[in-house]
Amino acid sequence: MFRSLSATLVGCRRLFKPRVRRLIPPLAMLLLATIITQCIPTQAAGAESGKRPNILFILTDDQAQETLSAYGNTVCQTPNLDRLAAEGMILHDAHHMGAWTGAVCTASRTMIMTGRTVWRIPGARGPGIKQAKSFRREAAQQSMPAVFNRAGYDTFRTCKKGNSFKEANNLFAVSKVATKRDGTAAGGSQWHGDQVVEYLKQRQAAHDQDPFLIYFGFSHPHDPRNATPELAAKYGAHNEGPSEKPDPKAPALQVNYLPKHPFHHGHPNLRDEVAVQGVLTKRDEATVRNELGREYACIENVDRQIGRVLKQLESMGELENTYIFFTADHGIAVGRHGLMGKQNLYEHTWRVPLIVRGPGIKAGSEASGYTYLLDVLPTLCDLAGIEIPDVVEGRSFRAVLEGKASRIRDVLYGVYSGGTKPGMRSIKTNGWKLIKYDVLDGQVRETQLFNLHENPNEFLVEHHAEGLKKLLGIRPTKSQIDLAETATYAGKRRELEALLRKEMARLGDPYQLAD
Ligand SMILES: [Ca+2]
Ligand SMILES: [Ca+2]
Repeated sequence: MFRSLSATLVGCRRLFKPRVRRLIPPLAMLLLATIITQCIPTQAAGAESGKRPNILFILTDDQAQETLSAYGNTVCQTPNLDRLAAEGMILHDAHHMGAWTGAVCTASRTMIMTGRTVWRIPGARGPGIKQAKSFRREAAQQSMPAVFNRAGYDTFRTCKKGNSFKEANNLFAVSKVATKRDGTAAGGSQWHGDQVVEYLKQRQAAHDQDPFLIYFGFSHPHDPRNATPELAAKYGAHNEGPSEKPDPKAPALQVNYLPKHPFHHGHPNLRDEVAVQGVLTKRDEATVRNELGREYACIENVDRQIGRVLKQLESMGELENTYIFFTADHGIAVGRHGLMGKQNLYEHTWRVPLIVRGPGIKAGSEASGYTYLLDVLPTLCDLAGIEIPDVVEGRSFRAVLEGKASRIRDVLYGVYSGGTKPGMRSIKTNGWKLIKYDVLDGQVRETQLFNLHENPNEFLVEHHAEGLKKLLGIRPTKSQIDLAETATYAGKRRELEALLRKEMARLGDPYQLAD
């Protein structure tokens, strides 16, 4: 014990310059040094010894899991994201929590920045929700850039403009923000890539040794999905709109495509469902396949930019000490279930891609996760050895990343309440999922129940129509259907409805569903 105490004392003395050492008696020095070392954040387990890990947080705008080969896509080519997945972990049940506005991005991105739940973030609105004037400013002080700035990280952000939490965005030390959705180098995703590569090169030139947090946001594949001419040609896509017949090179329709959603989604004149450039209200095969081609072309361009940044990190010797998160602010339909937008709670839209590579994460690993995007901030804090702010409601999923757990919670809740109220709600637990719709002043009150193990694409009875089965090349089994009205599953439906009511109350959802 004496030996270790004296070793600590010698270590402590080294913390101070010799002139200062002489002025402080040994025991006081020990006390002082203990206080100081307690204040220095601890190292993440996997990080290179003596160096705090860097963070590269990559966020695309409107992207479903289904678009990536990591999640089974065989058409869209993303070699750099494939590499991240092969060298890191794929999370299958990663979700955004939802939105109280048609601009789903705004709610989602505010949750990413704050780690708070959907009805408790700045801007949340609904009956009885009151936020003090100072709330936005105070919340920003506990947001991602504020927390990492205080911990001594250099913070940088590039992203599209708007639709997020402005007061938090403003706190990044360096910011390069513009919306870039053209099919050109300067007007598209390459611009965002350039900003990050340039920032890293400047750090390299300045021999900057501080750890960094880079928030690498893209404006694509959000519409308008203007692809570069080269990539548009590759995916049989036409930026000016679809030809009458499908381009043979365009991607095939998704397996859960429908020409029309079976009932109204509850948000009349919703931009995403009526005004997407090149689509409008059309849902025919040529239109949807053209839009998919444009989407894939935009995603491959995003992937190239990620590749440039990985190469730069590698050349600086920083790649192995960097946690890289790849995700999107939410998924999107692009023709699945007859929908085009992000204002629904089917799996393609409620889930987000989430791939993480970094120290201590096993290459080629996969997990369910049961995460929300609002868990990212506490996870980043956990990995960087930074104290998680008390106001954060999300949970760290570090244990999942390190292979010690497959999930961090048992139940997931989702909401879309940006159109008529109360809107849609979803609940998921143990492979079962319920979606409830209560919209258009009670004109639409629907319930859907899915066994996701058996019916992962959420096929509806409409997918069983002969003509559609032929068009899509699918053969759904009898049980691959919405089970809400099936007598055998009445108990399961009641169980999930009760669970949903419980989560709505717990999360401060200001609405109640009619039944
Ligand atoms: Ca978005
Ligand atoms: Ca610095």
